[in-house]
Amino acid sequence: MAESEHAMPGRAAPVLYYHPLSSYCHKLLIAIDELGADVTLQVINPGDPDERAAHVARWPTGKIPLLMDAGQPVPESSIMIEHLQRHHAAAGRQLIPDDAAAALAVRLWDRLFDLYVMTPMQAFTADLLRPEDQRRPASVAQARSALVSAYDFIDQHLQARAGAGQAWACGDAFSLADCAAAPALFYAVAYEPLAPAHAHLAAYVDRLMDRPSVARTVDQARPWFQYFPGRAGLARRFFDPAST
Ligand SMILES: N[C@@H](CCC(=O)N[C@@H](CS)C(=O)NCC(=O)O)C(=O)O
Repeated sequence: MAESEHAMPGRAAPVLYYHPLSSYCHKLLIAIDELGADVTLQVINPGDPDERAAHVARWPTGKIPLLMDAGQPVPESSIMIEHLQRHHAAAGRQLIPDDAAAALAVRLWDRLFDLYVMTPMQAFTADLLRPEDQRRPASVAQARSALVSAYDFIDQHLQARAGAGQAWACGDAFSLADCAAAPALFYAVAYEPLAPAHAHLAAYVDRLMDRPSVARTVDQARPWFQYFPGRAGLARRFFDPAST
């Protein structure tokens, strides 16, 4: 990364609007930690009508997380992370490599984790948030099948990576792709546990959970896990780190 792209002295810290339990917000919290970026964290409750209206005024999708930098919205988690790397990262920290081909691979795996793990995982949550008489078993079955297909192709990818001595999703280092993978898989396995055939994926999830930036993100969410609709599937150690 060119030196001129690093955090500029005197520039105000951007503000991240987030919720401690939200999976996409976890992606940002992990990235902020990894980049050593100076970001002001602002919790919002999108379930509160006034807070939601104020948030929609910031950016029309009303999604969290949302970064505001110098009063301007920087939406979409992957774009926020790239923006933070460009303008607010500590010297030498990066999650997207400089090399164009390596950067493309990282962006691809970021997309794959968002679209093929996070999206079906969110479908489970959405269904549990519906009144019981409005649940949609067909949507859940579709989400389950999508998750199992994703586990299969990710496991195969990781098997090939392990054979080449690589621990992370892409390239030689922890990247944007791993920031996307960690919360998506953390919550997905609560709904659809990994099968014995997914041994490489299981080992990768363990490595992700041991990563300090991820462990700190899980720590800050701990008081909120009781409100996660899929809490019955979360391992006990995430509620109580002393238990094994
Ligand atoms: N594509 C968005 C997805 C963000 C997203 O789905 N956020 C969820 C929380 S994890 C959200 O805002 N849900 C509330 C809503 O949709 O109103 C991104 O990458 O930032």
